[in-house]
Amino acid sequence: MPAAPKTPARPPRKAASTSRATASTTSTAGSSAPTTTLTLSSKNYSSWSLRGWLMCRMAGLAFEEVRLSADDPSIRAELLLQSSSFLVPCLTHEGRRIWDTLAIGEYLHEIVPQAGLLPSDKAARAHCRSICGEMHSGFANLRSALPMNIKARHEGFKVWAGALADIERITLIWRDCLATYGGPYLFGAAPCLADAMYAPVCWRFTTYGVALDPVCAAYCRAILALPAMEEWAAAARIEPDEMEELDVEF
Ligand SMILES: N[C@@H](CCC(=O)N[C@@H](CS)C(=O)NCC(=O)O)C(=O)O
Repeated sequence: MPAAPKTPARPPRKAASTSRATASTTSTAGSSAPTTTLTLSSKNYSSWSLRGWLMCRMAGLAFEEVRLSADDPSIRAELLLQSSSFLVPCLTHEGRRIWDTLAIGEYLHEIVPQAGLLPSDKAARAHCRSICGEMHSGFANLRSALPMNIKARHEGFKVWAGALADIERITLIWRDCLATYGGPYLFGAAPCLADAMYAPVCWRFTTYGVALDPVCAAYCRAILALPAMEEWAAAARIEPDEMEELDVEF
């Protein structure tokens, strides 16, 4: 498997920090209501953080971001407090902690059913859950060969055969959904959990210059043009390069 080409020289590693970002849409500070938080890590590299964050945005949830720098062992104790799995994203809502991206998506659908995170039609909902599950548990070759790196551009990147098979399967899933439900999103007129699950793939295809058929290229453009995606990407672009070795997914 070819290693991803290195991005240009980065500034020296900064001290790891845990910071509360200011992206909450409403603040509960000063009230007795429990604060809703989403623990996440790098906006440039962390594809799972992006998925969880997008889901919260799609649900219209007011939340504060808790940003953890995942490459420093000294913050792992705090990460364990935030997430029993040590992994991000982790949502804390009304005193409950929900970790693992699919669990977060299902929880959000329960508390905000009107947001349409899952399709209203039972067959479409089952289809949506199936392709979300496929993303959640699969495509290991794509994930290791084409890690999410929003800032980087690797034109002419040679994709190895194992990852090509993943790309073929993902684009088949997309074409099937877009033909069945009419687009522009996977299950029709509004983005849902499935779009959040596949959103980091749109960045991967962009970063590594993966050639796409017109239908999948238009889908990628639609996802990258979502205001929430643009907001995330803008934050990723100004993120300090703390993780020198991380041209692999973490
Ligand atoms: N299956 C998990 C995967 C989460 C995951 O792998 N998160 C990575 C960041 S993208 C992580 O927390 N890594 C922290 C670490 O390795 O210390 C989910 O769906 O949330």
